[in-house]
Amino acid sequence: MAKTLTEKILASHLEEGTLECGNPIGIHIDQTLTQDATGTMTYLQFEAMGLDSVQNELAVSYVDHNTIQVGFENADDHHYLQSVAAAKGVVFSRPGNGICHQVHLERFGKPGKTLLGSDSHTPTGGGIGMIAIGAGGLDVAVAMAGGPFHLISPKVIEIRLHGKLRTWVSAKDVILTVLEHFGVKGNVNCIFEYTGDGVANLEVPERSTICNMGAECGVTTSLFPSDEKTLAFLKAQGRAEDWIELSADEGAAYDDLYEIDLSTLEPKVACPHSPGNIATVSSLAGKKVEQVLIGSCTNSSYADMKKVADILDGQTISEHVSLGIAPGSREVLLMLSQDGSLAKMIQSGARILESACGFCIGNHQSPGTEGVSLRTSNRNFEGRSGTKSGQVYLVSPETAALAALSGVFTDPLSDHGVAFPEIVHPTQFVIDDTMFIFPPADRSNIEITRGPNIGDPPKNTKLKELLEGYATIKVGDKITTDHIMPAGARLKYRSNIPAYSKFVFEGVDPSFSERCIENQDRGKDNFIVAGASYGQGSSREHAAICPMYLGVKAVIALSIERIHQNNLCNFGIIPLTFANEEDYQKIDQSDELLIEDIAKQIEGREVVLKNKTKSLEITLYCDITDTQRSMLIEGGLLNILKGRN
Ligand code: MIC
Ligand code: SF4
Repeated sequence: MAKTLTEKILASHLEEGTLECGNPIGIHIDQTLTQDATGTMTYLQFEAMGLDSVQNELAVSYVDHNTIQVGFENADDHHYLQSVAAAKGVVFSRPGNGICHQVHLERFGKPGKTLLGSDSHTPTGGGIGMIAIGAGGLDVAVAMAGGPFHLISPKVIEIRLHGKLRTWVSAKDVILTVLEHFGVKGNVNCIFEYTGDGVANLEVPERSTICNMGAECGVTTSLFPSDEKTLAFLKAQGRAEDWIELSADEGAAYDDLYEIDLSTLEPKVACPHSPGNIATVSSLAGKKVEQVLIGSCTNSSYADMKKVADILDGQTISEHVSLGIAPGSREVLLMLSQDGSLAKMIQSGARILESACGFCIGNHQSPGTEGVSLRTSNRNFEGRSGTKSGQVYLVSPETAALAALSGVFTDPLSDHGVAFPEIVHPTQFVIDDTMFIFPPADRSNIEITRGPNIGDPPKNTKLKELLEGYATIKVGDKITTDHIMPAGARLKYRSNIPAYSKFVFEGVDPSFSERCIENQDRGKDNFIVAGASYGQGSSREHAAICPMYLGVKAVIALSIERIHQNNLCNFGIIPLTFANEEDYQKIDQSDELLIEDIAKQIEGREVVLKNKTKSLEITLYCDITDTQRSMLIEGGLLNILKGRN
């Protein structure tokens, strides 16, 4: 039978279950990646499993998120990560080497392989023909230990591309168009597979931009075939031997189809405060801009940066705009410095930023009060920039560079007088792997460095018979992991759960953690009540670990996003959804809630919740796999793994 490319790669990695849409399956993971903000917990958990060495084909540890180093915490984390990588057989990518997804694509990504990363934008690797999935750190630790990754066999949606993009319209506009169509919720357990004649007109970095932001739709991953363009990219990276040709069979059956004629697309923008809030750039033309930031794992390839340099060439940025540029990797930065592009950027007035996540995660460059900030990154959730009233718009590098010059939203297709830059996809990248530290062959005497910022993974107890406590918080729709566990200034507490837990829901309800602790002290449990698409965005398992630490036993929502649901189960928090949507109205914050015989109830799908305050019963669903059920009963995956060793 004719197969989709997704089916082919999944079938060759299948370890558990059958490949039927909706079935739980386990797949073998070839490669793993971690970044520092999720990495410390990942390696602490890997250490807790008691293995001497990673068991998968390739494990890489990147340092790209926490590179600001205000105080000792970030540096302590880096030292721990470097030493644990050497001790356990992991390749270490030093700070300054670049953003994990960009660097992984350049130096390690291989068509046909599986990649699991402790970061939600791991699907960037789909641009090179790999099944690349974002997950919580504990799932990645299990994959490093050689265990399978569990997921739901996905629905495969074909996105058929026709034709060619016009000048000034780019890959970012393609994915913003996809986001406009699919939205940011309701796409759980789907894979976007790109096909059609238009694919051949997109280079690997463009394909990766598209796959990167598929994460914002909530899909498991996105995937392009591996073809002549993939070979050209790998050759230019000096890795032609890593290439294999891969595509779907003629006549393969997909679960759904969305067609895009690339030649008709126009420049788009995601408006505040959601990547799914799409408008055309032309509809905002003339709107004043105070800040432009170009970079992040979405748009920081050499071709993107070179385009920007050529648009800026010989001109000076608007006097009321601050322009920051963060090339995605040291490779890209080196090339820009060698071909004169960096000089063009500096001459125009750009502030050159470190090759790291930086502004994208609110680590620096927060806009002013109500400041309009145009960014080439992938998320514009409220407050993520570090300024709650900041107005962040997501655009292509072309749209960003033009706005930096004019000081206002400028439609790239309008008559703005800037010549269209020549697009260059190099046939030879500058390859310099000296900032990777490869693990030594003899690892017997390596000491792991642990500064005071490195804690232990927190423990949980087995599931109790009775859950009894309060709806400690009630929130609305589309609560992101940035709402639950703020990054930015709080990032440095990632390795210290008691300290980080004080900031759970900080921007939504700053006294949440105090209330949780008060309830815990009185022997009561905490419940989180939420609307649709709870836990969107990042893969940060801290959005489960810290609530677990605060005694949260269940999340009751209209719907819960995939990675977050896995993280909740991994840490023993029960994910529940309302059987009837209108019941969301039947719980108010502070209501007293009760679930009896919970272990027994989650053996089936239906769970009855008693709202003691309102004297009523509410039916909930617990849609979990058997593996997840055992985790919940044992108080989390770590307890199961420890029990086995
Ligand atoms: C993000 O873009 O939100 C992050 C920061 O990269 C996260 C990971 C994290 O929170 O450490 C992600 O996307 O998974
Ligand atoms: Fe880093 Fe931003 Fe990409 Fe997350 S989305 S990996 S913070 S650049």
